[in-house]
Amino acid sequence: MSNDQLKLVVIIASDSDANRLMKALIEQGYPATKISSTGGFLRRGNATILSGVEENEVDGVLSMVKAECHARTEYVPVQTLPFFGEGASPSGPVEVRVGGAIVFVLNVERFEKT
Ligand code: 2BA
Repeated sequence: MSNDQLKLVVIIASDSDANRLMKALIEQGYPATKISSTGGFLRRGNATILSGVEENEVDGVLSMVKAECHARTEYVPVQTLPFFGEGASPSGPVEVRVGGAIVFVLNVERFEKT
C-alpha cells in the first residue's frame, strides 16, 4: 500500500451484515478490521469495519457493502428509545431503518506500518 491516495473506508453495519461483509472483503483480498460498536439511537450492538485501501479500490469496497448490507424497516417499542419520557413522545411502535450501512470515506494523511 503506497501513501499516495490512501483512503480509509469506515462502514457501520448490523452485526449479521458485518460478519458477511468481513468474510467477503477478506476473500476478495481487501484488508479489514471489525470493531464492536453501539448505535446511539437504538442502543443496539452494531459493527464498525475499517478498510484502508487505494483510491481506485474504494468503489470495489462500496459495491461489496451494497451487496451484503440490505436496509429494512423494523418497528421498535417507543419505550426502548432514548427520547421516551422527554416531553412529547409518539405512542406505539416506531418505524426505524435497520440493516443497510453507513459509509464514510476519509483521506489518509499518513500510513505507517512498524
Ligand atoms: P443508531 O444510532 O442506533 O440508529 C439506528 C437507526 O435509527 C438509524 O439507521 C436511523 O434509521 C434511525 N435513527 C437514528 N437516529 C434517529 C432519530 N434521531 N430519529 C429517528 N430515527 C433515527 P442508520 O441511519 O442506518 O444508522 C445506523 C447506525 O449507523 C446508527 O445506529 C449509528 O450507529 C451509525 N450512524 C448513522 N449515522 C451516523 C453518523 N452521521 N455518524 C456516526 N454514526 C452514524
